[in-house]
Amino acid sequence: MATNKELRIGLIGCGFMGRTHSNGYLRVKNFFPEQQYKPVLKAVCARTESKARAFADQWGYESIETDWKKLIARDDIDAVDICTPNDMHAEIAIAAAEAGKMVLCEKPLARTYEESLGMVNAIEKAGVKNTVWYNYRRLPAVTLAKQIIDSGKLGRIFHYRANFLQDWTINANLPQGGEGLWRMDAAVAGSGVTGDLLSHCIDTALWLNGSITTVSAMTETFVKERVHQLTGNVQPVGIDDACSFMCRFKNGSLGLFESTRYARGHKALYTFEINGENASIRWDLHDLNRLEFFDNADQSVLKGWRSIHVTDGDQPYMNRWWVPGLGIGYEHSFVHQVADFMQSLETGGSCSPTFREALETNQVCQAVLDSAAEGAWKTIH
Ligand code: 4PW
Repeated sequence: MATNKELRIGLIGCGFMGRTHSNGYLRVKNFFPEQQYKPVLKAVCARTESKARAFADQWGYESIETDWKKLIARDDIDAVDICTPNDMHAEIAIAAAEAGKMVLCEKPLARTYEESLGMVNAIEKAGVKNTVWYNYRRLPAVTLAKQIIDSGKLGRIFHYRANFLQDWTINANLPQGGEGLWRMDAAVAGSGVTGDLLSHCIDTALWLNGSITTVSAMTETFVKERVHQLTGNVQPVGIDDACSFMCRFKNGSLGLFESTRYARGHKALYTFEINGENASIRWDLHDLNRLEFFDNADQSVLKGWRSIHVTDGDQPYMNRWWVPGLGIGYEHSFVHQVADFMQSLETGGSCSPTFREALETNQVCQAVLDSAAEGAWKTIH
């Protein structure tokens, strides 16, 4: 029976991701009413009072903080949700874990593998519940892909191919760093497309196709210098604007990954395709409720790519929403992650990816960046 045990959330950072998570907390109880836990938006923290106040008013947070340490120290906060730029993830997560709080952290875990490892150790030492917001796993079509693969329908896997293409940094006059542009600043973000975009592709790939053993990568920074928004100086650009890598998976399949912010015409084109001995699957974020499936067992005259519109109540998460034929959106992946996190509190299980699981993504990202820097293959496992 549904109860209303409170899960009191303290959100740190109120940018784009702060909004997606807050929307998840607000919606979850409407669509997962049987759950025992109910998120309570207790406090939001931003660097300035006006920003925190405006966000709290807009999303319904009960109170504000401007010092994240104070938020963590509060007795009325159960879970700390980290939506800050990447350079703050480790310090906040470690402090929150040491204070006995549950931690939900935006991806990637941190800027480097070393930093991420420190977070995993702190979380595991404290024994607190945790999850990392690799949200695309929880789009119904992507979860369906996982179910199809796990059922063995694809047979032996030969190829895994993924792209994440954008075009928003082509303009050479775009500054780096500061408000809204921290993803362009290597000191804050850790890396460019590798940590920001390929991390999503890698997380999904590890989930669907298992561990990656070796990688060979190349990166490029097309615009070498940009004005830094905070200093006003023209400074070298430290991030990778584009990154491509090939890899081998533990299951013997070959992987090909490409990400760039210089693919004119593409805004957030995340796609993957998996080719197995008996069947293939492909998916495209721009048509996120659709999964394409080719089954070689089909009668020869009917053989072809099936276009599965993932909106039926039998398909993952879809019995929560409308009626068959009506799609859902990007924001619902966050509602699903909140629901799965709440469920893990009830069952005592974990909400994937945990910090430990997400560490593997950082390990692959690190190997990719090292490989590109050294011009050599890198072994992970
Ligand atoms: O995490 C990613 C962001 O940093 C998102 O999934 C898409 O790419 C949209 O914005 C960026």
